[in-house]
Amino acid sequence: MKKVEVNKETDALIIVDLQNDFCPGGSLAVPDGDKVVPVVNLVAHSFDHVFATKDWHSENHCSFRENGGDWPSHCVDDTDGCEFYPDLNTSPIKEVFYKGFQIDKDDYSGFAGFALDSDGPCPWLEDRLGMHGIKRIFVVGLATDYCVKATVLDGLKLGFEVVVIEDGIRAVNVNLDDGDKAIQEMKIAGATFVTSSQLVSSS
Ligand code: VGL
Ligand code: ZN
Repeated sequence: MKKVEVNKETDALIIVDLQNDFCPGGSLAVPDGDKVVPVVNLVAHSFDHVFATKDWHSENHCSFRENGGDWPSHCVDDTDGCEFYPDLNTSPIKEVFYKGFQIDKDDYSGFAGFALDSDGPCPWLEDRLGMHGIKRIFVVGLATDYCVKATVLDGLKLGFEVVVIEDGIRAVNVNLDDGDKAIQEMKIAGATFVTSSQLVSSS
């Protein structure tokens, strides 16, 4: 099995939307969404740069069914559904990027994410990665067929090398093959897929 060495200086791990509402018991639960958590906790040790995104909507957000959208109400700001899944080890996370906070617009990509808590420069994810000299991003989280896919495709468009950790993602699968189709799409766009067991720490 080919090993993939993590470069602590120029690689970053992006944890996408590992929030209560996307895990079992949540309002938009991804089947087996919680199963990625031990994988994420493990691989995070190999990285110095760990960032997370959060889906973050107001209660009148356009993506909710009661407002004409496709989804049950989820990740409403400051509710328990927005919190990271409790088993996720949040201590390696340097910063959280919030997306979807505009009422009339849905944002699936982590690159739409803004560091709301930051009073420093470069509040957008792309800027922050640039500031740290990140060249390659490793992506884990939920959901394969929405926010993971959008983050991966945007990352490639922006010129990052993108690696998806296959056992660290799960799909909503509104249609049964949505997850598989999303994986094909990401591969065609240029993303590399690895399993967590292929990763080795550089030091
Ligand atoms: C997501 C549907 C709606 C996701 C977010 O994180 O994949 N999916 N909002
Ligand atoms: Zn959402």
